Amino acid sequence: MPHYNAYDSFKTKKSIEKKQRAKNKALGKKNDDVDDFIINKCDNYGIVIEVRYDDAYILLGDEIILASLRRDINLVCNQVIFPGDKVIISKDGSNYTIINLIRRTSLLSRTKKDSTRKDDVGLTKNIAANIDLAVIVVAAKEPPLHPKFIDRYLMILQNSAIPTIICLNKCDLKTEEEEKILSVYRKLGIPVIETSTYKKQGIVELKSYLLNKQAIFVGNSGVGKSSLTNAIMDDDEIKTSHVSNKSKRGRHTTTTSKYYIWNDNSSIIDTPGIRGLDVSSFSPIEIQDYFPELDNWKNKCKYSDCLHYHEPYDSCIVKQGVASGLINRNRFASYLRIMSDVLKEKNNDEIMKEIFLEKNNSLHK
Ligand SMILES: Nc1nc2c(ncn2[C@@H]2O[C@H](COP(=O)(O)OP(=O)(O)OP(=O)(O)O)[C@@H](O)[C@H]2O)c(=O)[nH]1
Ligand SMILES: [Mg+2]
Ligand SMILES: [Zn+2]
Repeated sequence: MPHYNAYDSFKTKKSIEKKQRAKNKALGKKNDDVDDFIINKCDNYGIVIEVRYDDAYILLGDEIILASLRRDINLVCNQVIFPGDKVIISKDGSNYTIINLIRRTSLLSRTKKDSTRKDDVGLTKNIAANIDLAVIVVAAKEPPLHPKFIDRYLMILQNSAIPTIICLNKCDLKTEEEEKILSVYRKLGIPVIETSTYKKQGIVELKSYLLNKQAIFVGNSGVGKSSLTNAIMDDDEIKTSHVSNKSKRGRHTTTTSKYYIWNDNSSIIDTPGIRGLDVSSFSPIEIQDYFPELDNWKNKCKYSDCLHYHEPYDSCIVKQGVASGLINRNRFASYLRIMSDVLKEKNNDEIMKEIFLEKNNSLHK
C-alpha cells in the first residue's frame, strides 16, 4: 500500500488537471502546463527552510529570501513544498518565484484525524522532504516516556524508508524504568542515544549521527527538540518553553517546521510537537511488518493470514511467544493497540489478558 505518497498533493492536483485537460482538449481549449514543475536535476537550487501559507523562506546561496509559487500552479505554497525541499528560483526585480521542484529522495508525512469528517478518513500532512535521518526525540520525564509513541513513529518512518535513531533527552531525569523501555529498542538494533541539554551531555554523540545529513527532530511537545537544536547550533535564540506544570505536557512552543544549518553539509529540521499519531490508514495485515521481532514467529501461526488478534491462542504462535516472554510484552501491547485502531475495535486489553489466562491454563493441563 503506498500509504505515504511522495507527491500526494501534487498528484491529486495533477489527476484533477488531467481530467480538466481532457475536457479542454475535447472543447478545443489550450491547456496550461504544470507537468514540468518537478525536475530531476539542477545544481543551482535553494533549500526551503520555512513554509508559510502562500510563500516560503528559501536559503539561496548565503541569503534567505522570501519566494512565492509559480502562478500556474494553482495551489497554496504549503500544499506543494515543504522544509528540506530543493527548489529553483527565478528573480524578477525584487520578486522571487519558485519555478521548479527537484525530485525528492523522501517525504515524511503523517495522517491527521479529520474531526469534521464522520467517515474517519485522515488527512495527509506532509512534514519535510529529503530527510536522510530522523531523530525520534523522547524525554525521560516531563512528558513521561510512552513506548506507544515511539512504535507509531517507527512505523511511519519505516514506511517512508527514512533511517531512524531514538534520542532520550532529559537523561538527567532518567531512572531504571526508562532504561527498561529503551532496552527493547536497543535489542531491535535501533540506535538509542541519551542527551541532556541541561547537563550538556550526549550532544557530541548526537552530532556525530547528524554530521553530513539533512536530519529531522520529531516527537511530542515539550521533549526538548528545540533545546537540542539550540545546543547543536550553540545558540539560545530558538524559542523553547517550560512544560506546563499542571499537565506536564508540552506547550507547543514551535509552531512551524524550520530548517537550521549547523555545519557545511549538515542541517536539522526542528518540528512542532504532536500529541497523537494516527496510523489507522495502514491495512491490518501489514502492521506486523513494522514489528520485526515477530518475523520468526508469524509464519508459524496456523492461519497464514493470522493477525494475532482475534485468532485463538492455540493457533497463534505469536501469542504463545508473548506468553513465554520471548516477544516483548510492551511492544506486543503497542501492536494490539494499533490493530484496534485500524480495526476500529477496542479488544486489545482483553486479548492481552486472554493470552496470560491461556498460558496459565496450558500450564495446568
Ligand atoms: N530536565 C531537563 N529539561 C530539559 C532538557 N532539555 C530541555 N528541557 C526543558 O524542556 C522544556 C521543553 O523544551 P523545548 O525544547 O521547548 O521542547 P520542544 O520539544 O521543542 O517542544 P515543542 O516546540 O512544543 O514541540 C523546556 O522547559 C526545556 O528547558 C533537559 O535535558 N533536561
Ligand atoms: Mg520546539
Ligand atoms: Zn498469529
